[in-house]
Amino acid sequence: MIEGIITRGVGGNYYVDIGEEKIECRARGIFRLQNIKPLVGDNVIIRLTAEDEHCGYIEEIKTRTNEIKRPPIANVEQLLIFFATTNPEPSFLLLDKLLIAAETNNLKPIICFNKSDLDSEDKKKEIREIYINTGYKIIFTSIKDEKSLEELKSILKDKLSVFSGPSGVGKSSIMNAVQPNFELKTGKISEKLKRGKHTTRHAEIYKLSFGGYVVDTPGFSSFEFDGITEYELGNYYPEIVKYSSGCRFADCLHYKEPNCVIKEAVTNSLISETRYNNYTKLLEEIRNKKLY
Ligand SMILES: Nc1nc2c(ncn2[C@@H]2O[C@H](COP(=O)(O)OP(=O)(O)OP(=O)(O)O)[C@@H](O)[C@H]2O)c(=O)[nH]1
Ligand SMILES: [Zn+2]
Repeated sequence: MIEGIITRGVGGNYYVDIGEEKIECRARGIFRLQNIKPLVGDNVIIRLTAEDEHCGYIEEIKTRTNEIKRPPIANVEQLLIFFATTNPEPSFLLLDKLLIAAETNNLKPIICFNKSDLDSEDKKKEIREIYINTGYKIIFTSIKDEKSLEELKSILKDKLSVFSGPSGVGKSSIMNAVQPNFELKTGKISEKLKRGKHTTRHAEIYKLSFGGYVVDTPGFSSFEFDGITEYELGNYYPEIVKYSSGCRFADCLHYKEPNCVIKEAVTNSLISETRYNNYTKLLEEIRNKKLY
């Protein structure tokens, strides 16, 4: 019995990292009969073939903690949400959407503001204050600040992480700074691949030399509210959950209701205005969608 993790799957061949080497495996027929498809990220038990000790069969797939769809990967633990402190200016609304995507996919979000060398301590303080009472982990990185890269490494170590965030914020630069020669496939490149006639896109995870894995394609660049109702939206804002018990109506949407403790918490700077305004924008988005 040998344990490993699937790092790549192409046309029914799976590459299983067992520590010292990668074993090329086929899945046992039983999986097809049960309609189970092994996924990159799966923790598996393999058996080596008698003829060739570099090839094997996947005998067992361990229970998945989660499964993300695009790219299709199992057991991702963290979503690193990248924005730049400036150039381009961060979209705090998109950031909130990515936080919600992390939550709905059962991933731990890490908010990462890159290009921190371009900004003052005051701006960083302002950004931190937006996330007051959320409990989210926020880090500031720069390819020019070795200490910040060490902090990022300690976050990535021994975990399976996926990156997200808009174009130009420095995702590839940062990955190359923590892991030289790492080539993060960017949006542009994968578009090109898609157009190629004979290239099928497949997901892959990369082993970090200091421990852990990273998904090779950024995920969650576009985001749809999958089935979140207006009454559920507040559950995705930890600071709203924290303060909402005092609202007059149990089903208060904290929108236009009178005597809402959430609006009071915003006035008292216990909840940031930016986050509250994003919340109401998303609430309106959900409402408008219902009209169709
Ligand atoms: N000043 C500064 N510039 C940075 C930093 N990180 C990246 N950049 C620059 O920002 C630009 C965009 O960086 P990329 O790494 O291509 O950004 P990306 O997020 O991978 O963008 P896509 O590939 O389009 O998804 C490049 O010109 C980088 O040199 C940083 O920490 N500080
Ligand atoms: Zn309320």
